[in-house]
Amino acid sequence: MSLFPSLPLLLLSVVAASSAETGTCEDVRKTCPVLACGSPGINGFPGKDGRDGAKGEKGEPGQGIRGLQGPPGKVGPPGLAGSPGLRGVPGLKGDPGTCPDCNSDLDASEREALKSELDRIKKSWSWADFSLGRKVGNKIFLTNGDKLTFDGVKTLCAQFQASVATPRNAEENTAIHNLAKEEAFLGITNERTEGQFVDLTGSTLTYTNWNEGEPNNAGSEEHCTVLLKNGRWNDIKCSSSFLAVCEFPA
Ligand SMILES: [Ca+2]
Ligand SMILES: [Ca+2]
Repeated sequence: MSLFPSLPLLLLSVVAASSAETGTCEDVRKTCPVLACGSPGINGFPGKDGRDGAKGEKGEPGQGIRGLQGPPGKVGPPGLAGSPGLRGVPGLKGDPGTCPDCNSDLDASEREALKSELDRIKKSWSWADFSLGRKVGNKIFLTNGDKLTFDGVKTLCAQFQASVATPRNAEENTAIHNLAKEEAFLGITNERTEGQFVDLTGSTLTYTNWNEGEPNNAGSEEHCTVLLKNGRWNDIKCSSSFLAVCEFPA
């Protein structure tokens, strides 16, 4: 049996089917009044979300319970130093000091007696016969017979507005020698600069009378000066004790 006689029938069926798929229901009714229309399709899936709307107004504070306060934070770095404060008011005057090292044998009445004696000597022209004093030029040398350390002698003399005996020439040196009759401290030291003896004002000496071999700074601790019994000088320890001789302006 051949396929060819049935080909026109097959083409007709394809054309009819194509018309039924592309036409509207009305078209179908017009062309095919006996064909029933289908029911409406069901709704599709929801579309995608739209864009965010405008920001709303700030709402009222909530009514919840406030939380507990947290622990303190870490300590911060130290701040810069402040400016100096104002100067304080002056303190009260202190008590008189004591000097156990000096003037231990000289009480107030003795000091007064020595001062009176000095005043009398200053007014007297017969000073040369006074056993405790010698006047040379514009100076008077006095001793109270005490043997003290060098600091003790300085303090004793300062109490009478005097200074330690310091000979400026051979005449003054002889006067001190005749007065002392024993070893006595002179106002000459090299406490500040070793090898450089100066007077108590710090001035370089213009007159010296060192004993032979002196000053030798024995033991590297001889920084004061003593008048020897032969009238010459020796450097000696300041902590040793020798006769105190003071010099006063005449
Ligand atoms: Ca010395
Ligand atoms: Ca010496």
